[in-house]
Order: sequence, then C-alpha cells, then structure tokens
Amino acid sequence: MALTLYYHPLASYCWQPLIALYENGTPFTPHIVDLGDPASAAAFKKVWPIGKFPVLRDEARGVTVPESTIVIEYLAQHYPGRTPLVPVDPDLAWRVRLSDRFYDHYVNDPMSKIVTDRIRPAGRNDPHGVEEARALLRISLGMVEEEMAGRTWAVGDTFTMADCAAAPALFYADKVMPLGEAHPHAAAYLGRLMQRPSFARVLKEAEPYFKMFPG
Ligand SMILES: N[C@@H](CCC(=O)N[C@@H](CS)C(=O)NCC(=O)O)C(=O)O
Repeated sequence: MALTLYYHPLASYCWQPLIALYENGTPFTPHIVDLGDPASAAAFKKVWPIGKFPVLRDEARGVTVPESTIVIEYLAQHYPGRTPLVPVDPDLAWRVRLSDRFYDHYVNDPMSKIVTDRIRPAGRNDPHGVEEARALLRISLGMVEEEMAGRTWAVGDTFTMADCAAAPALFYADKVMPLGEAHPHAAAYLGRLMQRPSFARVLKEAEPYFKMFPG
C-alpha cells in the first residue's frame, strides 16, 4: 500500500489524519509508534527526526509528510474522496484553515500542556505553565461556545478539516476542563463529532489505550 501513517492511537494530533483517512475510505498502512520503546522511537526518528507524530509516508510519490494539518492538505490534494475536507472556495478555505489553526494552537496545545504535565518526572512540573494553559483554554472554549451556538460544523455547512482538528481537541479538552452546563453548544458539537462515523471509529480504536491517559 502506498500510504503509511506513523501514529499512536491515543495521540490527539494523530486523530486528525485518521479522521480524514476514514472520511474518505483512503487505504493506508497503520504503523503504531511507541515512543516509550527505544527501538520504535529510534526507527521513527529516522523517518522524521523531530520525533512528533502523525507523519504520513507516501511511497508512490516518494514523500514524507509531517504535521497533522499538512497531512490532511496533502490527502485532500493527492488522494481526494467523497468528503472534500479543504473547500475549493478560497474564502471558505481560509476560514477552514483559520479554524484548524485555532483548534490546534488554542485548544489542543493548552490541553496537551495540562495533560503532559501530569506525566512529568516528580519535581519537574510546571505549575505556572499549566495555569497559563488553563487560562487560555478557558478563553478558547468560551469562543467555541459562542461560535457553535449557530453552527452544525466548525465552518460552512459541511464537515471539513476544521472539524478534524476540533474533534480530538474538544474530546480531550472536555477531560481536563469539562464542558458541562456552561458550554452546552460546544458540548452538543462534541456530541455530533463523536457520532460522525469516522471519529467514532477513531475512538473505538483508541479504547484499549484509554487506560494510559493520565488523570
Ligand atoms: N504540530 C504537530 C504536533 C504534533 C504533536 O505534538 N504530536 C504529539 C502527540 S499528540 C507527539 O508527537 N508527542 C510526542 C512528543 O512530543 O515527544 C502536528 O500538528 O502534527
């Protein structure tokens, strides 16, 4: 198979290309990377020395594509399917890219900061950084709540790359800062995302690993 996805089933950023691949039924070889296993980590760093996943390898075109957003852009361009995840309309396209950036930088990143602080070695925690992350996440979730009051999907009328970014970000944000009654529209949006077959499949496949989630 031409496409190989290097990923871990629990990793939030990896869920984005997985959702995209499942949306379009794109065939690929899943390659699970275990960063806790020195051999697996070393082999992965030969593919992408930065050592962060997801990374897509396309043997047919001889390219290695890192970064969740760029993987989805690449798939949309070279392996399009029934769900066009990046709109053709240029104005809709920049809105989708902005929303994708928003969910990555202002929801997923602060959520990840809060989660990864829990697995730092004793005495190496960063309470100030976590406090800043919680403050940013509070603002971002407030913005999502306002936005989703009048929308079904993140941008426009259809499921796009922005929803691929929102799904893992909101799923895990809800674990560290429960959306609860204060964010009914964001919570309803997360519910819609979880019912989407592509994301439901990602969650099902992550189930055996959820016991590894800290907290
Ligand atoms: N900007 C990157 C972020 C990727 C990222 O941070 N991935 C996490 C997993 S969700 C990772 O590789 N963590 C392992 C590490 O940082 O060592 C993207 O969008 O793909």
